[in-house]
Amino acid sequence: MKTGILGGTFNPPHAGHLRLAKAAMEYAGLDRVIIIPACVPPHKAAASLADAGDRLEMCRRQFAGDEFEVSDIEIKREGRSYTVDTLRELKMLYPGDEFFFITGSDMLETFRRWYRWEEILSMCTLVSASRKKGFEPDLSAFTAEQRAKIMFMPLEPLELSSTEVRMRIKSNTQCDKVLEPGVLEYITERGLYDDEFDSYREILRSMLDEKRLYHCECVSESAGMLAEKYGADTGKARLAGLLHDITKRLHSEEHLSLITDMTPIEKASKKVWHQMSAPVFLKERGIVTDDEILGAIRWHTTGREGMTLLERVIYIADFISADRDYPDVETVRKLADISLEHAILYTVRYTVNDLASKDRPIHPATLDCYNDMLRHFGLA
Ligand code: DGI
Ligand code: FE
Ligand code: FE
Repeated sequence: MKTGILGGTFNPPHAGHLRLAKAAMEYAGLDRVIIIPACVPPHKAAASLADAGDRLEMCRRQFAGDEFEVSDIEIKREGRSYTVDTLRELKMLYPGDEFFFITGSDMLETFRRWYRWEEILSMCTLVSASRKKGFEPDLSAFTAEQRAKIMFMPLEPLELSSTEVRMRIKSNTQCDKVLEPGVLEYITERGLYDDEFDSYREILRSMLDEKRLYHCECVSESAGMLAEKYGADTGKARLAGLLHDITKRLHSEEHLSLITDMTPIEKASKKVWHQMSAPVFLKERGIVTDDEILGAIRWHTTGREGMTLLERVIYIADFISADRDYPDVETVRKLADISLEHAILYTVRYTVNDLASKDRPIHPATLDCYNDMLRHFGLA
């Protein structure tokens, strides 16, 4: 029997895993594939990690065909498993089998750092997905005998990760192309990945540095507080606050590829680009679909005329968050305690003055916001 082995965290298992397993079966002529969810020790587990039992069940549902078997050997063993131990155990269980260890395309770069990698190669053949047909990574560090046990199967990489699937689940974006129906059903029934905002944080971590992440957490907090005080949706406020600066660290070209339309003033005001690129980024990736949240992010830098309650909340939350320490932050915090509009008028006046004093262009929306606040107070 030719037996493939596919290990992973499977949090959750998805179409990319299934595709990899099927491709390996065909390419290496396997009779079956054993799916082995990894045990993740508690200290290494992200908050968004589903229980081992849930990951096992999701695997059974994602890999439902007779050609698949889901094994709990790593989960039963507890603690971090070494591939070499798993292979030894499988060899004992199925002494007559020939084993094929299936991996994604980037594994070979680190393979020689794996614990007892030479023993691994003596027990199985590696079936590695390679990006292009005929693509052969440098194997000069391996002996001829070892090289004979490394296979490359051509497989166009699928841009799909478990993180992205979790984000889709959270944001209620369609999942029928990335999950078997039974898996989605199970996730919904069990309320998996419902834990607040953790999957958003993972994406944020890949986009921002630590200081900006901290700022986003602080804005999320101050937005929640203002929302509660002024009767806005606290959940939306906290999420908009968390994500408002998500594109702040993109390069100019990346901003420009996201923004379709720009006025000459906008072109000249790089600091406002991130409020334009962020909603497009969030929407395109299926991270956020809620228009109120996207709108609040869209105007958080300039403000505008006729801002919604959520937009006002995010605009001010950004200025009074706990990490801010500009000279009159306390003044703005006190004003925000009186009314959002008091705080906005003060802030937008400051921004207009500051930009003008530096001969920097002022976005018309900023001026509209300023005039709107004057009108609000009967001053215009
Ligand atoms: O992203 P943050 O730093 O947290 O805060 P923000 O999104 O409010 O950005 C503030 C920066 O944007 C600050 O350097 C001033 C600048 N800015 C705000 N309104 C305008 C502006 N820059 C131009 N050119 N025009 C504006 O109307
Ligand atoms: Fe910002
Ligand atoms: Fe900000």
